[in-house]
Amino acid sequence: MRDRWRAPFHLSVLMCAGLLSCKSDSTSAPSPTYPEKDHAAEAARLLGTPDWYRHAVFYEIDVRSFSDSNGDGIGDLQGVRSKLPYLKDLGVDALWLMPIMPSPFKDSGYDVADYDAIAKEYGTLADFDALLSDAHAQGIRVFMDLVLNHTSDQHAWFQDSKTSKTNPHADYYVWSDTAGRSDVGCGTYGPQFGSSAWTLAPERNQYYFHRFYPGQPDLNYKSPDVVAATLAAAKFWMDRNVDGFRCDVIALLVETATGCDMVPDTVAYIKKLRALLDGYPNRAMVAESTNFTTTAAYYGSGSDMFSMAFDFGFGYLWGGVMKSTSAADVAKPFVNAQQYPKGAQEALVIGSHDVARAYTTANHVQSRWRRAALLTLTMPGTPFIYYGDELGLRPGTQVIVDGRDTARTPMLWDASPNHGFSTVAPWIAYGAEADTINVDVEKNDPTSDYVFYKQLLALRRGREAFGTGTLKVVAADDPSILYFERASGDETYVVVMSMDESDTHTGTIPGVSLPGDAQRLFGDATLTRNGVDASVTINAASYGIFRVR
Ligand SMILES: [Ca+2]
Ligand SMILES: [Ca+2]
Repeated sequence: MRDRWRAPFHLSVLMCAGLLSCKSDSTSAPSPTYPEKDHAAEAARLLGTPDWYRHAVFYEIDVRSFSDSNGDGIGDLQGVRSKLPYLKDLGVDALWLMPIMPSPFKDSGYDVADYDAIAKEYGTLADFDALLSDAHAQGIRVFMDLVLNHTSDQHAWFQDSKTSKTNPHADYYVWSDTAGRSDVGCGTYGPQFGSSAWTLAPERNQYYFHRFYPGQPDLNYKSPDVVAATLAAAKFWMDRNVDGFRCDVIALLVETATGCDMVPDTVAYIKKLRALLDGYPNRAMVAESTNFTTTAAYYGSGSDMFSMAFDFGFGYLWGGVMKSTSAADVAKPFVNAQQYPKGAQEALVIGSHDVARAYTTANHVQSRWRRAALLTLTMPGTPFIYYGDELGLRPGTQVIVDGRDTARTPMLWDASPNHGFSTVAPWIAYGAEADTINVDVEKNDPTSDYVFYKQLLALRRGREAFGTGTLKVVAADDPSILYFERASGDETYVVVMSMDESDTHTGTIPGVSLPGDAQRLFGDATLTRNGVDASVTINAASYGIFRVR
């Protein structure tokens, strides 16, 4: 399912992006060539303001699976550091590192045993400082994963808390004499975490509450000591100069009798965390949302809670949406987000450590994951690329903790026996097709996913319209044609996409009054002005990005 026939059109991007002159298409009216700004200078300008995160492309890294620097089969911080040139070259502006704090790794590090240190498998605080310093020197920012809802049962706080009802950390966790409490109106978060959210600690002869695995006791945010201690942990990393946090299941901090999702005490805590970040220049934070239909609750007034929240309405459900032929269904989550508080910035994904690889979600249909990726890179919102999705990384089959492990296999750098990831067997087996789906092969294949991503990142870079521009979605007379405009300052872009994977479509977009003729920058669709209307022709499952002003 590799779209080799499309290669010439992808290559035209680099030409039309200003590197070479852009010849008009022989099959349509002469194409204009709009004057290009200095995109490198524009990118530097846009990424240098407090709004930098609205223009950045993020990249999520499972440190354990990215690059192993010392030959123990486990990825580490020096490994990530060694790959900064790759990330810079790809066009990445910021990293989100999955948890790197000490942990028994019963849940990929989302079970923190010490908030103020680095897991020994990953390196030292000095290694972290070196990574951060090198990343900053290359203009790449770094977010850490902040896991505040729970700790590991190996954390010193829990080790103390479980011993008695009177120790200094006795109320750091949510305890009960029975396996339930009337003021805790929720159970485990999902079926993989078990049937009961309460586990007996024999030493204390009480049950503790855990929304996830039994090794992940929930912290008690009704305790002022817990609030102070976790804010101090955030400050520890802020003071080390990290650029912000991805906050794990932040909605679930406080439990009440009637609900456990973004209750008022949780909102109050998030505002404290934001106030802490606002004490440092140009920081930001992104929420892992637990709501698939709206993320409005995460933004508060637009400036007092999260800078960004993951939109899983598209991010987790796109496999079904992209399978339909309805452009309106595809546009819906992006259109809905326009109603959020001013300042709200959606974080857009097609993959993460919590879901299947994009390859799987798309039912192996390459044009489907590519179109989904293209939407995350052109719709309003900040794209977060999950490591390896720029290769179309295939899933693994080995499961160590749970099924999510199939999307946490090592990054594939080349076709050598350990794929440039390590010199020994990896901690978890490589994914499928590793000899052909890897960086080395795809860099040299103009039809590869890697080249697709790299060209789109180059196209987006330094074009303000894709970061903070307005969105206008217009219904075509053909329901399978998606049409939207992004506009900012003196530039307007049009993105068109076909949701039909079988046939070529030609449709009319009524009343759009395009300000100028279309210069195609990407894809193979055509866009023509017809008075106040426009007409679009798109091959099956294809797309086009145009400049019209
Ligand atoms: Ca290692
Ligand atoms: Ca909780």
